[in-house]
Amino acid sequence: MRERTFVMIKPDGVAKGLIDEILKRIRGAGLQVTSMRRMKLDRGLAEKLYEGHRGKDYFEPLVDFVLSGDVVVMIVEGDRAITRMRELIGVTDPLKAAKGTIRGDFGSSTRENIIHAADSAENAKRELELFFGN
Ligand code: FUP
Repeated sequence: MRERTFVMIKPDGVAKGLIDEILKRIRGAGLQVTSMRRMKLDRGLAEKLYEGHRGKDYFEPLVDFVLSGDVVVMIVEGDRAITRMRELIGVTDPLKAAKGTIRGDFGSSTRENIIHAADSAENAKRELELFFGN
């Protein structure tokens, strides 16, 4: 089933020079990056992206972190793109993420975990609308 999902390389991924490596892994999995933009989030947009986490003790530091530098946002498309991207990035905590996943190979903490990918069809739609207006 062909799907579209939202992916964001976080400030630590950009700062570590991982943009090309991440694009290589996404394309190597047979997925297509059909739109991509390097940008700096503003606080309103960051809070909307993570609105499901509002009220959690990690919410404010998480928002501050994604505002700390440039990010790269993209639309990724392909067969089962939502699930395939979640497999490519690995679980939230890089120490628990498998080797060979992006977070497992490059992440340093649950907060600084390199990359975001939408976790459901509903969130993919919401996040794509937020960042790409479609
Ligand atoms: P994920 O979908 O894997 O990005 O993970 P979650 O939706 O559970 O969390 C979203 C982001 O919140 C994570 F990328 C990092 C941050 N977070 C923390 O900083 N601390 C936590 O305890 C849980 C999540």
